[in-house]
Amino acid sequence: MVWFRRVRTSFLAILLAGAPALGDQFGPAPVFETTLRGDFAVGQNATRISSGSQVEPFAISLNWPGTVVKAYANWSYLTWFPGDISEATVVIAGQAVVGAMTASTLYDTEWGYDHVASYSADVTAIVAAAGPGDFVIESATDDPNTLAFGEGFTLLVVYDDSSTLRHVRVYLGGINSSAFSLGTGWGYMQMQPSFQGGPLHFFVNALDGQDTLYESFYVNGVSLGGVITGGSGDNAFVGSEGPPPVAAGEVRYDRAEGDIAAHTALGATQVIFETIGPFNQHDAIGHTIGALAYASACPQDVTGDNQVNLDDLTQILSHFGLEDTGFADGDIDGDRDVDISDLAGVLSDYGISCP
Ligand SMILES: [Ca+2]
Ligand SMILES: [Ca+2]
Ligand SMILES: [Ca+2]
Ligand SMILES: [Ca+2]
Repeated sequence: MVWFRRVRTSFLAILLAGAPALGDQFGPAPVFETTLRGDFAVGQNATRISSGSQVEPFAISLNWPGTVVKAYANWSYLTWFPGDISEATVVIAGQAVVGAMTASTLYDTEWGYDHVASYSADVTAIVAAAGPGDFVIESATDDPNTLAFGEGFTLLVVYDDSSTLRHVRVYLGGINSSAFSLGTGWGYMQMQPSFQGGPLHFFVNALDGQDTLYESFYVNGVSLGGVITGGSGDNAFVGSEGPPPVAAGEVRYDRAEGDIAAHTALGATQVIFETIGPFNQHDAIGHTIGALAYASACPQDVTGDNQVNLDDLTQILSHFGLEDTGFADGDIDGDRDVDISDLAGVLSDYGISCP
C-alpha cells in the first residue's frame, strides 16, 4: 500500500532506552534484544541531494510476514551542528518524528564537515499501524537549516511469524572509515547467548558509498564485499540504494546483509566489522545501524539466562492460559498459547544449563 502524506500536528517525542553513548562507537550492546519465532527485515533509501540524486518525498519499501514486535528508523547527516532539531525531525508516513541522536563521530566521510550525526527513533506504532508496503519519508534529505548533507534512511522491523526460534538483536552507533583521518575503528555487535550454529542473519547499513571509489568490507576478519554487499571485493559499497544516479560517482546508500555463519566461530560472543579503503582512491564509508538474528540453542529457556529453571517455570505459570502470544511469555512450542504443553517442555529440560 502507499501511505499518503498526512502530517499530524503533535510530535512523537522519542526516547531510546539503552541507546549507546554518543561518539565514535557502534554497539557493542544491543539497543533492543528479544527471542522470538521470527527475524528482522530492512528497507532503505538514500537522502543525499547535493552530489546525489534524491528528491522529496521519497518512499522506502518495507515488507515482513507476521506481526510487528519492534521497529526503528535511523537517518544520518554530515554536519557542523550535530543534534540540531531540524536534522532530528523527520516525517514518516505522515507523522512527524523527533529522533534521539545515537551517534556523533569526530570526523565526517570526507566532505568537509566535522561530524556524522545519526538519529534514531522507535517507530513501532507507526510501522505496525501502516502495515507492510511503501513508507513515504519527508524532511530527511540535505538540511536547509544546518546545510548538512543527507546520507541515508533505514527502516528496520523485528517481526514474529511463528517460524524458527531466534535471538534478534538491534545495534546503533556510528563508525567511519577514512584513509585521511584516524577513522573510528571497528564496529562490534555483542551476542548473548553465544552463537551455536545455524544461519546467522547479519545486517549493517553503509553511508556515503560511490561506485568510483574503492573499499573492502570485513566481517570477523574476512572480506565479504560482493558476498553480502551490492558491490565487489575491492569496491564493497557502490551506492546500490537510492534513485538512479544522474552522474557517475554520485553518493547513495548501501547495506551489507546476508548469512555470515560460515565466517563466525561456534561459541562467538560478538561480530566484528569494518570498512577499510586503500589510501589512493578510497571511499570513506559510515555505519550507524545493524542487526543480528541467530537460532536459539536453548528452546526451553524463556528468560534468556541460559538455564532452564524456576524463572522459566514462573514465567509460564504467570501467563498460563494466555492466547495469541509469543515465546517471551512462555509459548515454548510455538502454537501461540501458554498451556500444559509449554509447561511440559520446561519440565522435560528442567535444571539444564545451555551453551
Ligand atoms: Ca564516500
Ligand atoms: Ca565504493
Ligand atoms: Ca531461564
Ligand atoms: Ca504453547
